[in-house]
Amino acid sequence: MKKNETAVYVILGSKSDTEYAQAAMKVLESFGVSAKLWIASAHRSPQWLEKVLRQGEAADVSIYICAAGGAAHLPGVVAARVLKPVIGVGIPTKYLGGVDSLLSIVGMPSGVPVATMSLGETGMKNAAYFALEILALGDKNLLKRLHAFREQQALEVQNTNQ
Ligand code: RP5
Repeated sequence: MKKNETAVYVILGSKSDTEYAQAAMKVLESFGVSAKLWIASAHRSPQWLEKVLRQGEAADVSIYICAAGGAAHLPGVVAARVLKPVIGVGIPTKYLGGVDSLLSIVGMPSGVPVATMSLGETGMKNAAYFALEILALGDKNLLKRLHAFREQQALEVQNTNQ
């Protein structure tokens, strides 16, 4: 990865999803991976979403993390449009608890995959870790840091027994 290059775009379906986005942004930032946060709804602002994706192509963004709630078509629409890995995260919803978001994201037709994480904060964190693992395929330094993170995580679990 080149220094200062934006490797990841995090796209949210609404401003109301912002609280969850921070979970992913923090993880990426802690590994020194630069990410840009956008709000672009697949339903309410399709033309704006298209502009964001064109900017992503121009910037050669490697991975898209897309989060939306309810009829959460944003990750699928982005996956239909770009040939880069798209990671989808469902935002919890008021009436159906986010099962609606999850099912909207996971049910992609064959040939247009979205790597679907869990809901909310956990989903956003794992989206970021998954993005790091993909980036680490071509970045030995990042891979080392991920190893160190996993070791630290294992130690923390072990230490809760003492
Ligand atoms: C989705 O609808 C958004 O991703 C959000 O989770 C949900 C509600 O959006 P708002 O009505 O709060 O803008 O498109």
